[in-house]
Amino acid sequence: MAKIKRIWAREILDSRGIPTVEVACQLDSGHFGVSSVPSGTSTGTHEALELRDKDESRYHGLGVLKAVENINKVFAPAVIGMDPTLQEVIDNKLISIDGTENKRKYGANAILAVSEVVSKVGAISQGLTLYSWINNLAQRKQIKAQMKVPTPIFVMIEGGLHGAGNLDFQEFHLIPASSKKYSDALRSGAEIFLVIGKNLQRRGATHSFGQEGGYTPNLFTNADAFEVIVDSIKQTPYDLGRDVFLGLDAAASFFFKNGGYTIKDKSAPMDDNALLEFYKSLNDQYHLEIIEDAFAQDEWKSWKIFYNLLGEQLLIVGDDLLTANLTRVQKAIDEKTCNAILVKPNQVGTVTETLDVIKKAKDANWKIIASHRGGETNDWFIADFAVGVGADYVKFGAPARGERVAKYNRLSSIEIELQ
Ligand code: 2PG
Ligand code: MG
Repeated sequence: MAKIKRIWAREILDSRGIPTVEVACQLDSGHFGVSSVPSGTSTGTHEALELRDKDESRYHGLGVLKAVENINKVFAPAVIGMDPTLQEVIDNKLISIDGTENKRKYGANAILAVSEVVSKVGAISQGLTLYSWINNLAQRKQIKAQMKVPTPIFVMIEGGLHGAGNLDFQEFHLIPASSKKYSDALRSGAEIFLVIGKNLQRRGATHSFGQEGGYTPNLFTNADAFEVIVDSIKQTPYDLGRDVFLGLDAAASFFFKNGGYTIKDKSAPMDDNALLEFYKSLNDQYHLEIIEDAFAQDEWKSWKIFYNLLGEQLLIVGDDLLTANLTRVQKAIDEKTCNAILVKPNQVGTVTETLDVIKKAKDANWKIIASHRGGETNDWFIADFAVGVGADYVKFGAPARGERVAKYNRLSSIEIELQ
């Protein structure tokens, strides 16, 4: 078996122009791999810690030179000489070297970068594709993981912390029917995306692009964003409710303050009951397939009521609520607050722990959505990971912008390979 010969990290820029960590790994067999980690914009408070330099003289304090140094000086010496196919052993070593619950000592960005690059060279050293190797790792954990290309969730319109426009909700989704072939799903998303752009321009809804490639218009209400998408779908050969569906990531922690939820659709802040009624009416009108982060990240009681009311009808997705954290996922299973999870490996910090979370969620019959972050690189690790764990959906942003289409296009290649 090949052994890790060299690991070295550097600071690069992500899609927002903010530093992130890239790491390279070379084996004694000559095989070589590179990985870089994404970074959230609307991060949940319970995520593993992303280490930033806080040196205001560089990148407004957002540099990652400490995380880079932690890889070069601490993690690299610890894993050199190890067999890269021992993913779990290596991940456990990284976890124990850090020794803190949320990886605050050396940084989850440093740890995940190493964990991911190890999985990449682990695959290469065995002559496997990354998704097949991830599938192998998933099977070993007894995850019910049948390799398939997941259904894409496209982010068409953005607001909240992701957009320069005036919308409160973070993401308005278009979701092709799961029965569609991936290539057809991608095509429908891309075709409808362009029509939405033209319609926004025609309405004079000044727009630019959000962090994830979606449009960020100024509209009168959040509900208007759905209207624009629905109108646009009507101008294409696709039928809403048959070919494509709608979804929402409210990212409600963003507009939650002093117990109230403030959005431009209502003149006064809403309590959780009023917000629930609002979602109910949105769902009656648009038959949503998913609602993510409908309530703030620690409002468990509201989540529970919401699940009781709508859990049979749609996917209630926990992102900021769960932060892919095993303890919080267990609580959500026990208290019945969700039936789907957004999985972002950098919320946890290693490939192995991310697989553990997926195992727990799948055993509870939840749907799995593998997700990008607001700040991304062109690394397509998450696309292979999603296929390998048999995720039901992926959310990689709009069907536009380099760092987003790097992942959607990777799925196109995998679709052909799996035929
Ligand atoms: C989300 C994500 C990705 P961020 O809230 O679902 O779309 O955003 O990476 O900013 O947390
Ligand atoms: Mg979210």
